[in-house]
Amino acid sequence: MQNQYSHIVLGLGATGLSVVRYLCGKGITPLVMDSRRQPPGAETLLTSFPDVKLISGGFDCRYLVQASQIIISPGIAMYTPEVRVALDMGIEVIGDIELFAREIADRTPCVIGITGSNGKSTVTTLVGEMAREAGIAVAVGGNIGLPALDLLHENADLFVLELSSFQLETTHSLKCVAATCLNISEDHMDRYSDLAAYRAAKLRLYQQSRAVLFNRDDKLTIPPEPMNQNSFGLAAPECDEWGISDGKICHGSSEIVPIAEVSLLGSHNHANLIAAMALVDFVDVSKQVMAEVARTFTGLSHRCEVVAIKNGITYVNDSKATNVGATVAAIDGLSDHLGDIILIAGGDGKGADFTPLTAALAKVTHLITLGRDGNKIAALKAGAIKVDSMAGAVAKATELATSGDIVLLSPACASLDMYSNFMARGDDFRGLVEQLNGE
Ligand code: UMA
Ligand code: ADP
Repeated sequence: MQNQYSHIVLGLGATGLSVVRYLCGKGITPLVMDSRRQPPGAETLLTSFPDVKLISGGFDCRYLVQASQIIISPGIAMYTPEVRVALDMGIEVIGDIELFAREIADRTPCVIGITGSNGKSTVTTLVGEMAREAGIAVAVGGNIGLPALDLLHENADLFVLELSSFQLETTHSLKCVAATCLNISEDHMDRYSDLAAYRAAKLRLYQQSRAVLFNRDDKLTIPPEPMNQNSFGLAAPECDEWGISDGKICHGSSEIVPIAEVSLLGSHNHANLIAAMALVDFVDVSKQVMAEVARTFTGLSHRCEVVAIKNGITYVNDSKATNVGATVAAIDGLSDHLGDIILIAGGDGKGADFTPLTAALAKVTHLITLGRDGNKIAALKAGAIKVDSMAGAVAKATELATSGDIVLLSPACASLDMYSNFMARGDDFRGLVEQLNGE
């Protein structure tokens, strides 16, 4: 076999397509391989890049071992046997974010990087909004949905990147002006040997930033070695830190906005807001702009989103709660505000240990479970009700709820056992709620 392909794109999907676009733009025709028989993006590849060959349904080692560079999708584990073979032969395996980093290496640090187990998309969006409001030409992408390489076409002075642990595993040379790890709790345990390995992947971001922002309320986010660092948290700030003092978000002794004027609900979201302010401070966004966005930003869909109030019952869609930490935050955040909570949970647990949910479940009046790992969550609370569909869950929850209660969909699990993604799950919930009788 002749070595025709110096560059191999491993995994199609949104990332793979963005890499193909980038490489073809540089005059390089890569080979694409995907383990799925009908990979997402195959049609687009065929129509937009007819010269690019796609091998689907598996990875062909014969090509891999002859490549000079493999660009791997975040959806594929580095320990995949075919990838290991290539790595053992000294072939470079990097991700799309590393390609992005190399492309912008000559520019002044102009990236804000955001990782963490939960809150990434909320903080990434907030940072983007604040920068835009301040008049900065900003582009927002990464794990939030728009692949980083696709941002290069935008004439941006600042890139705001949401970064997953998978993406960070294959990134070495990003140069952020500021970066944060918002929090660490168990997630993706089907891809990591333990929490320490998952944390190490996330904290790789700190090595690639001029300044680091950690969360005082989460020890696991503290840099293992002293760096140019600052912190955010919910308690009163000391010196130059960010936090809440006398009911106001403050930077040291400087007041920014009273919590009572903030639109986002829940203390976890207040922490997100403070982190976003601390990050944009590095690019000189004014405190006035920070306060303005804090007053107007109401949050993203599928994250503790009120989808309807019917017969006095508030229905909350938190389908993006794909791990235990997010569901704990939702229950804690909402239990402070409103009446009894009826929780709908379950799905694909990704190998998680659900026991840290136990204390939060005590604050829930009724627990309704569904999905592949629903039984594991049901085992944590006496009287849990098991159903086999979202329709059954919404009907049961509505039967149990009375005026003033909350029906909360916060699954603590991924959706892939029942849906194509968390949005489809949230939309199903919303649709079923909309069909309920009542005003
Ligand atoms: N897969 C294969 N074989 C392949 C390639 C992928 O089996 O050859 C499987 C993987 O097991 C994985 C899934 O396909 O479960 C995802 O791959 P994909 O092609 O759908 O991925 P992309 O479309 O490129 O989307 C990726 C991110 N997905 C993942 O990291 C799993 C998207 O984050 C991200 O928005 C996008 O790149 C642009 O940067 C999504 C996500 O779920 C939202 N991220 C995880 C999370 O937030 O918890 C990390
Ligand atoms: P990510 O991009 O990290 O998944 P999102 O902002 O999309 O984060 O929120 C995902 C889930 O996590 C939602 O269910 C949301 O309610 C919850 N969440 C948001 N911020 C936090 C936080 N700081 N701590 C814990 N959970 C959070």
